[in-house]
Amino acid sequence: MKQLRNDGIISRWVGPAALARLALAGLLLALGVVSVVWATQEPSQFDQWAAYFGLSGNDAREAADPDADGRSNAAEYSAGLDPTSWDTDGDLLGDGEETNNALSRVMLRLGDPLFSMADGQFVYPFPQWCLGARTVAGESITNAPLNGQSTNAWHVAAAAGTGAVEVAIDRSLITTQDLMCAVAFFDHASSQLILQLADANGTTLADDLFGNFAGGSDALRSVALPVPLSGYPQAAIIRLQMVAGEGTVYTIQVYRDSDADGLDDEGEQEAGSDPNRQDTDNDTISDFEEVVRYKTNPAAADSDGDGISDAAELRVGMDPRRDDRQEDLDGDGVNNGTEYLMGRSVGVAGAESDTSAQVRLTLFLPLE
Ligand SMILES: [Ca+2]
Ligand SMILES: [Ca+2]
Ligand SMILES: [Ca+2]
Ligand SMILES: [Ca+2]
Repeated sequence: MKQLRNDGIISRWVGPAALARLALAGLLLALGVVSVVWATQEPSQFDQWAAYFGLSGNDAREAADPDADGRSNAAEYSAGLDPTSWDTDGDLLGDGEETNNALSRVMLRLGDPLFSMADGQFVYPFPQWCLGARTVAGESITNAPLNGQSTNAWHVAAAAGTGAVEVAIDRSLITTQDLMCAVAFFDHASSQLILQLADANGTTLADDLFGNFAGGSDALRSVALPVPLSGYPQAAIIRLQMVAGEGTVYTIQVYRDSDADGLDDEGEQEAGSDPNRQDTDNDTISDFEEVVRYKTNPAAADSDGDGISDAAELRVGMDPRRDDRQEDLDGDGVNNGTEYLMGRSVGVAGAESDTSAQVRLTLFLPLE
């Protein structure tokens, strides 16, 4: 357990109402922000924890898995995860497949009524190095438009013009490392969003790191910005500042990603890839794409060891995760491996490349 810090942040952010609610919910094991404050509180109760996340009935049973991520509520409880999200930390790897690092990111799903306190705090499972998060001004809304649907967001009306979202970092744990800050927002014509750094007392140290990153495109946008914490030893707060206009922010993530490939350092460690190289095995498919999208080995150019590289298998429609050379994807009587070697189409029977390779095929495979 971390010790209570006396730098003013926690006592200012974690107000009495939120503390009472959290104590009632018994979230001490799950939420690092609370353990900072009350390290000696009684152990939490599972049913109170489930109620905090809005679970009831069968969904609230220990053996239930309401988010269908392969981890039971009991397992999510003991790991300090969100039992209503298949991906608590928002890194696109499910809680069920992240055996060691299911909480590698600060993930703010802004405006979610379950986790947005009246005083602006966003109370949610965070990595140990995050001390808390909150909004300043603005409002939580549950009807923000996103791709034709409604979703939760933090919103600042054009007439109000200013507001902020702040994430507090424990600099005793994040010392020389920079962090990525990813923001998903609606790019209103009038939005002006900047990123700042402040010290533990909220005093601004860097008032505009990247300039206004809203562009008025009138569409959903997301950006990932490298926050230069290493250059600001006193910085303890990353602040998204709404300078003017209307603002709608859906999510903010803060995470360690040394090579900025989208797979965070913890994810690279778990997958066995190099956190400082975007394409560890040099097969033209990035570590992020291999781990998150294709589920291939980011440290081996030929994940299934069948002699055909992952990139080539994906290009022709074969499965890079198992040896499928003897199978016949397009059902034309010639197996995948042979078609690949012949330069024929593996996935389309009678394709033009099949015809042009026909002579060679006849020569090589007279007995098939
Ligand atoms: Ca689950
Ligand atoms: Ca990375
Ligand atoms: Ca690769
Ligand atoms: Ca292969």
